Amino acid sequence: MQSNVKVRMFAAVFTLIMFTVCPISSSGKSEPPRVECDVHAGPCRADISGTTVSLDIEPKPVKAMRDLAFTVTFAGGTLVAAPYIDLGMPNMNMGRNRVILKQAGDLVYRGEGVIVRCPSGSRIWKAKVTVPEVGSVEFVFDVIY
Ligand SMILES: [Cu+2]
Repeated sequence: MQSNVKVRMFAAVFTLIMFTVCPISSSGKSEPPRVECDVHAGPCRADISGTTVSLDIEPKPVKAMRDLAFTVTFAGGTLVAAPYIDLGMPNMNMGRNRVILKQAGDLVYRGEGVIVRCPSGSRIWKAKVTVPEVGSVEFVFDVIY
């Protein structure tokens, strides 16, 4: 009888711990927010922890297999380190394609990169903007082939 109570106590405490720990660990690994945008029309915008991030890709319209200039601009908040962009496709592994950004002004960062042509024919690409120690956001957009 007493060991049965102990088992139940253990189960209750274990469940409580799992409920407490799991949301924290899963939110640490969770996907960044995804924002759809029309990159041909203008910059993509989103908020990361109170900082407004905008990503502009030029020249427009944005085409695959050509040199592209990526500009990330921030409003509000302070940056600890330069952000970077990982180019890829939603639900598809396209290999590593990171655009390194360098400071080009007050809260403005710029870099060059190339979006390749997907063998599947899909034209939906994403640019994940990561701000070290702040967070990241994924912009999803259409690319012209
Ligand atoms: Cu692909």
